[in-house]
Amino acid sequence: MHIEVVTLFPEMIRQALAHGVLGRAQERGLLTVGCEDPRSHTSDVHHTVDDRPYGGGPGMVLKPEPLTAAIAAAQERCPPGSRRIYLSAQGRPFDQRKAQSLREQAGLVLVAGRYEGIDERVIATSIDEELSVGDYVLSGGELPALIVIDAVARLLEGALNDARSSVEESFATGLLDWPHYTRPEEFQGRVVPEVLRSGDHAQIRRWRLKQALGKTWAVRPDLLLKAATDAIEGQLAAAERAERAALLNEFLQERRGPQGPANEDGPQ
Ligand code: 9D3
Repeated sequence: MHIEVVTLFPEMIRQALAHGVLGRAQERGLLTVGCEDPRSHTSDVHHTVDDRPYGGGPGMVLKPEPLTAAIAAAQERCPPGSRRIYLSAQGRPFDQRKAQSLREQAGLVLVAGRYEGIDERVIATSIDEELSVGDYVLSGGELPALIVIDAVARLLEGALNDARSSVEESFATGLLDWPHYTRPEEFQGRVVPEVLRSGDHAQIRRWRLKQALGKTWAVRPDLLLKAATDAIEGQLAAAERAERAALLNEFLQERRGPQGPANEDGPQ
């Protein structure tokens, strides 16, 4: 896969890509990343990339000419048909499902904005899709671009050292993770749960799924609803669905107590 990032801060992208899974994916030739700086597509002495917004107001807007030229140059280095994605707080949410679909692409052009944003006509003429990484205000699209690259790159075949597939084969898909422990058996007076040292793999599996359900119930009930919907819609294997339904039931019974609803620390 080849990814081009259009950015005023190419060093920010290059620095981050040198480490961990992303660095290794590039060493292994699974991923190549290039950067294109709109500033190198200016002809005035000051290399101007921004200007004041029509209609007034605070902040500056990225000028269309250098930006479209940079997007075109980036596109030239990508396989034909590569989607041009603008990272923007106004975009559709980027999530794991989106990462899975982007993994199929041979190339991507990621456009990182700065200042108040980019000229709307660039979105109309040179952008295929707008993505946001979450509901909070950042200062530009570089970190979001890196988030997209990281989430997609780890899904590329051979990017992870682990033999297990990155397509989340975990039986707790769609839930938060269960707690993890490593040696020593006792640390600052806290011991590793007995079940994990029992060697009983069926019990371990049960315990982990229950922990995942409990954590998800407590901090992300929205995911629990989504996971339940996926189960009903048949996106899980039948055996997995049955196992999860049984444990979820058991879990809810314990939460509610013998007669009834309303536990303080769960969602309503
Ligand atoms: C007047 C309101 N503006 C600033 C307070 C809106 C605004 C402009 C530019 C908000 C954010 C940004 C820069 N953000 C991004 O480029 C961005 C982003 C984000 O802020 N949140 C979540 N995802 C993304 S993707 C790109």
